[in-house]
Amino acid sequence: MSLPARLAVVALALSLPLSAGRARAADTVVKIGAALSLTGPAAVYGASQKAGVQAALDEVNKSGHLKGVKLAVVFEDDGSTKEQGIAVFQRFINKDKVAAIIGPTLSNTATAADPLAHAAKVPVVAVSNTAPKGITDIGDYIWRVSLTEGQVIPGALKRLQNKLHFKKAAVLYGNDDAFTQAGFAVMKAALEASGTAIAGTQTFAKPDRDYNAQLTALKALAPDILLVSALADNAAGIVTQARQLGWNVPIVGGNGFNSPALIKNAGPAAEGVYVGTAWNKVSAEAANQAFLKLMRERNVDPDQFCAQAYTGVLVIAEAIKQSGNKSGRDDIRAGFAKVKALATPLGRFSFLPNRDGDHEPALQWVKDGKFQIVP
Ligand code: 1QQ
Repeated sequence: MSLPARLAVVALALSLPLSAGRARAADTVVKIGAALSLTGPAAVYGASQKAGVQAALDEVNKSGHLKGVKLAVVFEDDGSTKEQGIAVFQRFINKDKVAAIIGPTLSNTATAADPLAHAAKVPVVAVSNTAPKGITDIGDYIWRVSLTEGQVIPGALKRLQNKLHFKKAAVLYGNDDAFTQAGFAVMKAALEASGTAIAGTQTFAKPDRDYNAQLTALKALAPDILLVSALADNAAGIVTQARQLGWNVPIVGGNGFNSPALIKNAGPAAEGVYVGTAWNKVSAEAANQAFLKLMRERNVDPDQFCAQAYTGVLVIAEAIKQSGNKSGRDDIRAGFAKVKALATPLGRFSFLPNRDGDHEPALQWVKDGKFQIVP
């Protein structure tokens, strides 16, 4: 197109809305940065989270719920590490100039990356960090949708104690990760509070693949139950090797167990494993049923991480709405405080005064090769 022709097109574009008498400013595009573990030991969670974020974003945009605002997402891989999480956050804050950040996947990464966002006054919504301490207490730009281990495990253990009547427990946990360490602290406190004796404790690290020494030592103590705080990769190996040792004690996992990757990788050894969950997949609530239908249409079999990531986007959209469709970083942060009983796949969602999430948890176990909610 020649220059005059191009100018004519521009002139037309500029004049048309006015002359037509229905001037409507172009939609403001609100950029959200999603820092997810697409590689590394937490990649099984990240893939699921990405599907949830994308689905929610498409739904919000399609609904026209936000007047004059369209959401856009920049996905980046946090690599399941602190270093890469920091690099991604720097890019989001300074280069992409996002209005809000979702992620990073692991608590371990969040403890290193979130302080950058807080210092730059960029709101963060954690959708899978469950370490009770060291996340939202970084500061008031850090909010979270994911229930902490402290909000899930004590209740799950109480229900299981009524069912299984255990008196003596053993605990195995990862000692090189903020989440697995925090999960252990929560398990220990919950066992002590319930009067359960802790017969023994063993540890491992993320690169470990052989847990036979730890499992053999714990088995010898003859506990009634084994609690495990581990990411999905380690979890599958631990469960498999425990059963290979002929140890058939009930196993209860922390949040790391909530991925179907556990079942895929442990196979029949995963049968009967219990885990407290933030997502009641059989909830009949309309928002959950709509989510399930939507994901079916997208050929995604959702897990808790997908539902939480989906909810993270809904919460950001609601915050924008609550700010009168204003979408600056501080508008979004101020809007979070006004999110009340929002209908989400996780249930009615609100934030607590400390910016952690608040909704009902559930208990699930592996039965017939899949997670099923314990009624
Ligand atoms: C955390 C977790 C992981 C198990 C899932 C991402 O809960 O790191 O806090």
